[in-house]
Amino acid sequence: MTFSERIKNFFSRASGLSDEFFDDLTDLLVEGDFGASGAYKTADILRECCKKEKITSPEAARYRLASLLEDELRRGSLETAAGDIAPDGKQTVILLLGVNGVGKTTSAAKLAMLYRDTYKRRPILAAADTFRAAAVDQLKIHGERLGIRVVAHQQGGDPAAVVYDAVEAAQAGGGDIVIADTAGRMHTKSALVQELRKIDRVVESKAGEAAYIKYLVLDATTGRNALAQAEIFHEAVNIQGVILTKYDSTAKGGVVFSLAADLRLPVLYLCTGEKYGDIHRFDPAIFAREFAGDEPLA
Ligand SMILES: Nc1nc2c(ncn2[C@@H]2O[C@H](COP(=O)(O)OP(=O)(O)OP(=O)(O)O)[C@@H](O)[C@H]2O)c(=O)[nH]1
Ligand SMILES: [Mg+2]
Repeated sequence: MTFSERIKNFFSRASGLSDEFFDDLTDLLVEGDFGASGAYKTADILRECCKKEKITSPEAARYRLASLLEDELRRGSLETAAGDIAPDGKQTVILLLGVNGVGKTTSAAKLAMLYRDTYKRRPILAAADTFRAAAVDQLKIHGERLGIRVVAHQQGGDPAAVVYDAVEAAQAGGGDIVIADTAGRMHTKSALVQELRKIDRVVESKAGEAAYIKYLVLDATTGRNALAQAEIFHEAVNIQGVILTKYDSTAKGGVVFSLAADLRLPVLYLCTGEKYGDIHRFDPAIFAREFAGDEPLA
């Protein structure tokens, strides 16, 4: 059973909006990766809304929950709406960051295809994971399959220099959007912060007039751990948005609301599989409704 189905069952089995009902809802939201304080707060706000708006049926409360959650997501995204790609064809540099294995390289390829085919942009991929042995080849293979240029250096080289070259290639007329894959790093804090800040400084100065955006890639199956990762990366280099991957697996999704509520970080893309086309623009209304138990709309 998916988490969304569990929420739906919970509401449809409830006989009324008692104190016990809201306690049980809190427990369920904790299981859904909301975190204890987020779950408590959400259930409490819902209780207040139901009282004020004279909502008495569990089914009506479920719809109210969906709209509360949607509002929360919208608040998160409004403040950082500037983090989205410039729609007017302005030169853009995107850095994909994240811990090991979350799906950075795959997401770089998916984004490149999406920007080219749907947004009619001209992407260049930058192989700035110079750390792992096979990383450059992995990105080159994606580039070949998609027919998208990949700028790469030798393994062991300086990642910032790779992005520098890719931006140079774009500025020389080779493209209008650079998507840089970076090495997976464990979030053992100080080393990460040092290294990230260095890449960030170099890319920021090279980007010049171009829009410069950092997306954090998070694996939805890691639950609350994803929030801890986001805190550290955001503190280190100020992220504009999140790409949430592996949402096709057993993901519960509550962490999306915590990202919005606690860090004001919007999820901008949801990835739901290993194929290039398995990336979707995040829609707060659809996500909130599905989370609260509505049938997928797609
Ligand atoms: N099911 C599923 N698998 C995914 C998704 N995104 C990525 N993967 C898989 O996750 C694995 C890791 O993906 P990568 O793109 O190599 O991850 P990475 O973050 O670049 O990994 P490192 O470079 O080693 O840090 C691969 O097997 C991908 O196919 C997704 O949305 N759904
Ligand atoms: Mg990688």
